Amino acid sequence: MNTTTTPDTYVHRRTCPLCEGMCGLKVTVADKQVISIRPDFENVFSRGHICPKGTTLGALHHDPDRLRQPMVRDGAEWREVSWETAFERIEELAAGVRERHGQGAFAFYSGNMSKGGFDTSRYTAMLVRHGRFAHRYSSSSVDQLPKNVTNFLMYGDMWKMPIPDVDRTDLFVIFGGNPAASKGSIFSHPDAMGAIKALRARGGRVIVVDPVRTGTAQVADQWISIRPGGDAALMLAVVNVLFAEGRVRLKQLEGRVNGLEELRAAALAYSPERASAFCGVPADVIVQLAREISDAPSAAVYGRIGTCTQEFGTLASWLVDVLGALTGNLDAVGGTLWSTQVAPHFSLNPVYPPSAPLHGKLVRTRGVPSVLGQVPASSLAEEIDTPGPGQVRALVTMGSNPVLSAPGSARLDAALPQLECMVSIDLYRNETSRHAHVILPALSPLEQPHWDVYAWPFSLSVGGHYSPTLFEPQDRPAEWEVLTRLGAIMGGNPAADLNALDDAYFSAMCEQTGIAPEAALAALPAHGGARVLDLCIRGGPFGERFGQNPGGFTLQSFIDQPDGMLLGMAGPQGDAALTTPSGRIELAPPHVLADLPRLENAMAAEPPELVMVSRRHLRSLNSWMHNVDALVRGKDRCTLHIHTLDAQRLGIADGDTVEVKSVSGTVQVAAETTGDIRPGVVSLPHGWGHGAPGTQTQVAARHAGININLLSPGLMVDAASGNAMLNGIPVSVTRLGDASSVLSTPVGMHA
Ligand SMILES: Nc1nc2c(c(=O)[nH]1)N[C@H]1C(S)=C(S)[C@@H](COP(=O)(O)OP(=O)(O)OC[C@H]3O[C@@H](n4cnc5c(=O)[nH]c(N)nc54)[C@H](O)[C@@H]3O)O[C@H]1N2
Ligand SMILES: Nc1nc2c(c(=O)[nH]1)N[C@H]1C(S)=C(S)[C@@H](COP(=O)(O)OP(=O)(O)OC[C@H]3O[C@@H](n4cnc5c(=O)[nH]c(N)nc54)[C@H](O)[C@@H]3O)O[C@H]1N2
Ligand code: SF4
Ligand SMILES: [Mo]
Repeated sequence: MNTTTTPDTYVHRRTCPLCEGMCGLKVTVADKQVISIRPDFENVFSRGHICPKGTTLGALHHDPDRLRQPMVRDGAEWREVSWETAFERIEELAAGVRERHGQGAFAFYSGNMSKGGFDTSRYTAMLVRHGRFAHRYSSSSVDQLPKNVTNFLMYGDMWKMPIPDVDRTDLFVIFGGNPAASKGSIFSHPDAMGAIKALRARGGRVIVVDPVRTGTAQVADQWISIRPGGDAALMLAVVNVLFAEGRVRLKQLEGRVNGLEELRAAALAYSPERASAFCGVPADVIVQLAREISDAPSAAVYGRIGTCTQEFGTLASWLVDVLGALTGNLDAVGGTLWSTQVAPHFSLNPVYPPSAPLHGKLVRTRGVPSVLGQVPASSLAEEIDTPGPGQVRALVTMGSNPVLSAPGSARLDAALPQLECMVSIDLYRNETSRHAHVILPALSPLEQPHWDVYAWPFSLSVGGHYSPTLFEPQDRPAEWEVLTRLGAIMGGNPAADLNALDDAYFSAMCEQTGIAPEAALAALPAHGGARVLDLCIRGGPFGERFGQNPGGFTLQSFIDQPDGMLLGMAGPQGDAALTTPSGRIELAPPHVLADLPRLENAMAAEPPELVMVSRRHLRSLNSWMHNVDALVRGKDRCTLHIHTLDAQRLGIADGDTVEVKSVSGTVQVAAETTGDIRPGVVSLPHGWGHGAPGTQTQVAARHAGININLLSPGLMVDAASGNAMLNGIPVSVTRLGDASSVLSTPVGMHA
C-alpha cells in the first residue's frame, strides 16, 4: 500500500520528479489539499534527503495560475474550452497549414519537462512518430548533445553515459558541474554533496575545474579556475603529460580500445605551457592534475553542463572520457561505470534510436546536417522567419520554454507569432506558450504516476521506485491518448484508431525486448504508460519475462514496495557494453579529431576581455517554478556576478545597475561583486525574464528578472554537435547607475 489512511488525512509516498535526486517524499493530504511534504526517511534510495523544491509540489499543484483546462486564443483573448473543442481547433489549424504548405512545414520542440511523468515521456515518442514532424528540436541541443555524440562514437550508443562512482572513488574531478545547486546531472545520486563530504572524510580528494568558485568548489580540496571554453586544451595537455611521462595505464581496457596512437599524436601539440596560455590554468597545475589522476588508486573524471554548452563541447566531453580510459578508470569501480537498469527504456525509445546515423538531413537555414536526429534549438527562429520551401508554419512545443531557454531568444519571441498553427502542452501560459493558438494543460506532478525514467539510467544504484497518481485528474483524456491523438492530428490522420496505434507501439517494443507481443498483449491489456513500464521491468535484466524467469520482477513488485527497492551497485560491464562496429572503445573518433582545427583557431585568436557564463540555484528549476512563492521570496537572485577587480576597473559598486551587452542583445540588471569568480568572467542565472504580456504566472511576474538568452547568440554552437554555446559568450558591462536607477521591470523580454 502506498497510501496510509487515518480518519481524515492521507500520507502518500512518492518520488520528486523535478531533478535527478529522486528524493522520496511523504505527502500529507487532507480533503484533496496537500497539507505538507516532508522527506521520506524510509525511501531506500534517498533516505530522507530533500531540497526546498521538493516540498513545494503541493503549492505547484494548487497554484491558481496552473492550467487545468485547454485554452484557445482568439487574438489576445484566451478562453477555456473542452478537450474536444481544443482538438477540433488544432485539427482545423493543422489541416490549413498542410493544405497551404505541406507536411514539411511541421515542427516539434520537446523540452526538459517532457520527461516530467512516465506516461508523458513514453508517449512523446508517439507524438513524434505520428506527428510526422519535418523539423525536430529539443532541449538536448542546449544540454547534453555533445555527450550523446561522443558516447555514440566511442561506445556505439548515444545514451551509454559513464557515471562517476563517487561512493567508491579516491579522487573525484568535476569539470563544469555544480551539484551544490543542481544536485547532480547525468549523475543521479541520493546526496551528491554528502558523498563528496564522505569521500573527503575517508581520505579522498575532490577537484573542481570551473570559472566560478561554486558551492561545490568551496567544499572541494582544490578549485582550478579555468577560462570558459578552455577545458579541451587543458585536457589535451593532461593527455600529453600522461603519454610523455609514461603514465598511460589501460588496465582492464587493455586490448579493448582503438585509436591510442592517433590520440597520442593529436595531444603532442598541446604542451602544458601552450594549453596554459589559452585555458588560463598554470602549466604546473595541469601537470600536477595529470599526475594526480594517474597516481590515484581510482579516479572518477566527470564533466557536465559547463563542458557541454560551450564552444568546444564535443572535444571536452570526449576528453573527459579519454582521461578515464587512459588511466584505467573507465568501466572500473571507483572510476566511471555504466548503469544497470531495472527498467531499461532508452533502447526502446523510437525517438532516439541508440544506433541512429550520426548525421541526418541538412538544416535548411544553416546548411549543416542534423546530429543524432537533433537540429540546433537556436535554428528554430530562423526556420520560422526565413521564407522558402520547408519554412516552419506549424509548431508543437511540449514541456519547454525556449523563449527563455534557447539562445537567440529575442528572434524566437518575434518569430512565434508568425506561425499559422502553434500548440503548447504545458502547466502554464509561459513566455513561449503565450504565443500558441491552443494550449493543452499538462498534468501536475501529483496527477500522474512516476518512474524516474531520466534518472535511473544515470544512477549507479540499481533499483526502482514507482509512484502512483495521488490526485486522479478529472474530465480529461488519459495522457497517452492526448499525445497520440495530437500526433495523429499533426500528421494528417485525425481519425486514427488510437488503441490500434498504441497496440502497435507496444508490440514493437515487445519485439525489441525479445518478447512475443501476443503474450504481452494478453497479459497487459490496458493501454498507456503503466503497461509500457511493466514491459520494461518484465523484459529487463531482473524481469519475469512473461514466465521465462519465474520470480522475476513485474510492475506490481514495485507497487508493493512504496519506499522502492535497491538491488545493489552497478559494476564493470566489459565488452558487453560496447556496440561500436569494431566492438572496441574508439578513443580517437575521426569526427571528433576533425574539430581540433577549430580549437587551434581559437587558440591563435586574441581572447575576449570579458565573457559570461550561466549559473543555477537550488531554488530555481530552469525557467519554471518561479511561480511558487516560497521559492522566489527573499533576496533577488537574478543578478550579475562580477569579480571585485573587474567591478573596480569598470567603476561598478555592489548593487549598481549595469548594462550587459553581447552581439545579440542587451539587458539591464543589478551587479553583485564577489571574489568567487574568475576575473574576466561574469555570470547570470538562466530561466528568468518573466512578466511578458499574455503570460499567466503572476508570482513569477513580480520577480521577473532578465532573460540571459537575449545575450546568447543563436549562431554560436559547438560545431561538432550543433549544441548551443551558452557559456563563454563575449560581453561588455557598463555601469548605468546605483540601485535606485533600475529601470522598469520586466526588462527581460526586450532585446
Ligand atoms: N536547482 C536546480 N537544479 C537543476 C537545474 C536547475 O535549473 N536548478 N537544472 C537541471 C538541468 S536541466 C541540468 S542540465 C543540470 C545541470 O547540472 P550542472 O552541470 O551541475 O549545472 P550548473 O549548476 O549549471 O553547473 C555548471 C557549471 O559549469 C561552469 N562552467 C561554465 N562554463 C564553463 C567552462 O567553459 N568550463 C568549465 N569547466 N566549467 C564551466 C559554471 O560556472 C557552473 O558552475 O541541473 C539540473 N538540476
Ligand atoms: N543560458 C542558459 N540557457 C540554458 C541553460 C543554461 O545553463 N544557460 N540550460 C539549458 C538546459 S540544460 C535545459 S535542460 C533547458 C531547459 O529549458 P526547457 O527545455 O525550455 O525547459 P524548462 O525551462 O524547464 O521549462 C519546462 C516547461 O515545462 C512545463 N512542465 C512542467 N512539468 C510538465 C509536464 O509534466 N508536462 C508538460 N507537458 N510540461 C511540463 C513547465 O511549466 C515549463 O513551462 O534550458 C537550457 N537553457
Ligand atoms: S528537486 Fe531534486 S533534490 Fe529537490 S526534492 Fe526534488 S528530487 Fe530532491
Ligand atoms: Mo538540462
